[in-house]
Amino acid sequence: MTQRALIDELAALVAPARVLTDAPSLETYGKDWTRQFIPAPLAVVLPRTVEHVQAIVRWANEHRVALVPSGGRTGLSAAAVAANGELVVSFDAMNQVLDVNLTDRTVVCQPGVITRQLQDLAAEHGLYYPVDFASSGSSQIGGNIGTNAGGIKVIRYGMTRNWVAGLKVVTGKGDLLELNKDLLKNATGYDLRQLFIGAEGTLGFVVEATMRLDRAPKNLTAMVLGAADVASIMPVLHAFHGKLDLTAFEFFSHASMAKVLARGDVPAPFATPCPFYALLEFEAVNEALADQALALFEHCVEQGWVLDGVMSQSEQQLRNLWKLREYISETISHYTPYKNDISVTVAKVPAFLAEIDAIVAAHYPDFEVLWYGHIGDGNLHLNILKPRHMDNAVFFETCAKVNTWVFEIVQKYNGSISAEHGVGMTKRDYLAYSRSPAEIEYMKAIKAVFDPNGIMNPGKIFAPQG
Ligand code: 2HG
Ligand code: ZN
Repeated sequence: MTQRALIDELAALVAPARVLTDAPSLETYGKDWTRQFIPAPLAVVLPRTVEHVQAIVRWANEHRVALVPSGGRTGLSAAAVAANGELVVSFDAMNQVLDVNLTDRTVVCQPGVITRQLQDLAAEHGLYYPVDFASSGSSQIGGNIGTNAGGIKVIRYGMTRNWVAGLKVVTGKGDLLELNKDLLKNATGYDLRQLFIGAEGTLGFVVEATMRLDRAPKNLTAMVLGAADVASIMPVLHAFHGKLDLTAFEFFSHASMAKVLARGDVPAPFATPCPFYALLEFEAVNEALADQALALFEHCVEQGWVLDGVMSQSEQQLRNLWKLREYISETISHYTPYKNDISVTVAKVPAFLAEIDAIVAAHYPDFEVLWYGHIGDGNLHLNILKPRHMDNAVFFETCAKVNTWVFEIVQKYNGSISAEHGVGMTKRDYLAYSRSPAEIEYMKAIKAVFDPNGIMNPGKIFAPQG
């Protein structure tokens, strides 16, 4: 069958207007926020219904066409990149909230619902959807589920996985499964819902998700504390964590913050420049809690862990302090960063970070290295910026070499090569640093059950089957 005939057959299943083949659409829908791969999809299809998705998957099985799911395209591991003639299945047109249940505190979402839309809807009902990150204004629920998205509130609320009450998925065989039926309690064997969370669309596509909500936090208050080194941040975490219910505990280096300050639209937290900063947040529900936070701050200064600090006194100040951390990723995207998203258990962070820092400093003496991330979760974002005049290919090749040494340290500490961004294509060759050969064999066997023809996002998580 010719390519044209294939696409015509697909168009007949979903309506011709739902299939795009123009160059700008292929370019836009063929990629995410990673810039290492050149988008080259066969076409883009925008299903409107579950039946459309089933028809697309059956058609793909019949003709052995690879499918790539596409949400808000904010991914950072190339899990939603179509670089090999795949059909992109965009969920932009399945973007409705189908039900809100205030008794169960759940919202039934189509996969294309934007994260912010769910957060705003929760707020309208005096509730809260706690999974939050800088790209929540564009990222979609289906994509969040695909990567088990984390973000800035994980220390208190956990990852996306914790907030999925139920899923409807279309498997790689085209079957529609209703997983967990939104139950809080359900002890009936394997929880297949959990398999689809973080599977990056390699087993099937989420076509509906019931998301849980929480009570809204009260009077969120942030502190930014300056420290001489990362090692000093850990006892600060320990001190605050022991006395307050933290909703966030983030960190960033001065070099990372400097990039944000250079934009000119965010004020510095205080005058003293410090090599590293911690940003912590808690609910200051009453005066006593705010006083306790200040007492803890003083204790940390006395101990020599903290050099200076500030506590937000208004919503505006809270927002401005958060911008120092949340704007980093977007701001540095213009410098072509090489990204790492690594994690270890929290207690191991100081030794882990020191070892990696030594390797990085030894091997990238001329590159600017930025550290930031969710240190309270043991998740560090290590970003290496490309020198302006260096060729992209040379830069990525150099980084890939050093990466192997970084991942050897990750392995030594029983850590993860991808804490929250997923494996996609950028980390697939390193999977064995975090997963044992036996585990990977089981993972591949699971994929074969749900996707026997290997058409669901092939080449993501694992190298393409030979
Ligand atoms: C963040 O925490 C995001 O800001 C992006 O996960 C991390 O830019 C990065 O490496
Ligand atoms: Zn992050």
